[in-house]
Amino acid sequence: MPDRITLTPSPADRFTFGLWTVGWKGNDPFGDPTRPALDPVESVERLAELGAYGVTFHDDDLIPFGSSDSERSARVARFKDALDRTGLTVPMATTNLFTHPVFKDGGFTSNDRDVRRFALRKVIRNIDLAVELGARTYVAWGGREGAESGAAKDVPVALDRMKEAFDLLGDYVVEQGYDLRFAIEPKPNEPRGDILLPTVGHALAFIERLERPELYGVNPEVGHEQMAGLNATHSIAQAIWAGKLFHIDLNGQSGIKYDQDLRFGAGDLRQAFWLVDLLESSGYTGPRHFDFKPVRTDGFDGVWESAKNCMRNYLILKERALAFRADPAVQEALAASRLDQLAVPTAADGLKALLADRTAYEEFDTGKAAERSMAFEALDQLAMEHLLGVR
Ligand SMILES: [Mn+2]
Repeated sequence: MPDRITLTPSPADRFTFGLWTVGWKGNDPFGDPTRPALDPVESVERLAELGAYGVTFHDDDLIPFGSSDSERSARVARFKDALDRTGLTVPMATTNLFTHPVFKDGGFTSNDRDVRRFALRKVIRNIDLAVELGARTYVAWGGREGAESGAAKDVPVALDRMKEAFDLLGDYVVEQGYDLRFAIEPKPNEPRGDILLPTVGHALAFIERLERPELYGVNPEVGHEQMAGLNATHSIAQAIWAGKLFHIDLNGQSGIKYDQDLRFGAGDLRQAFWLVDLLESSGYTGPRHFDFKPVRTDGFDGVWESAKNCMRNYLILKERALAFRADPAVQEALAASRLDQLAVPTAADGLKALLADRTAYEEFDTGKAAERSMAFEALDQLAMEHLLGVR
């Protein structure tokens, strides 16, 4: 492995982890927990030792649902103390609107109005804590916003309620003067049969219908786009293009199946390579946030091993992507595939000049143009060889 960059993570790499990731007890729809609960303070300490930059949390990860006010204060104080001792930050927080049975038909789009009002109050309460802890991004994953059957949800009306909820939350942060933006996390299904705002594209279109679109972006999760059969890197590229990549959830997934939440680098390795190449060349400065589940077959050895290796795999892929871009043979291959031409506007001379240009149409030799090879195979093999470490 070339030594241009170190594979030992440091806070400068901006790696962050959800408390629910390393803290996942291994319970799934078919099996009970295989590991005991993890104290959030221990998670903070261990992640700091491993070189992370920060941690993120759902309200209920830190303060069990239904805790009294005094219990809540005590838990927050212990957590803050751990952050102060370790130097870990909290760049993002989010709300659990899916575990408690009250949310069985959703939070913002439950058919029950009183549940929707409770959901909004629960979010607002945790926004106050998020801001107190220094978060600048608030993620909203509506895992229970959806349906299993056709008549159960009037989708346009549910989207009216979704818009109402996000607009009210926007009102709240503006009125409070908070420096906080929202990042909507799409997912196609699981736990609902079908979830509203299933992909990055749906979320980007929804955001433009909100009253303050500038306050909202997306938090794409690699595996969620892949569950929909999509190229996650392309989805994230479009979010960047739209100025809407406010946050990202990195993990691994092998094709269209249940949400695997593998450690980053596992699953579709080639998409992971292209994603790191994209993030590192795009100017994205936000956290590199891991949302994965350490496999339930392992004890805490596997928990910390997989957390460490999410970061290590990112750094390996970063090193590989930089080596790919720096290789003179790759630069030649990119030119042979005419990526430089793609960057040239098609008609900077204007519509009038385009219409007057006989070489653009009347005299254009389509047969000759069709014969030109795009030379993509040689380019892709170079990428493969950099990824595999043989160049
Ligand atoms: Mn997931």
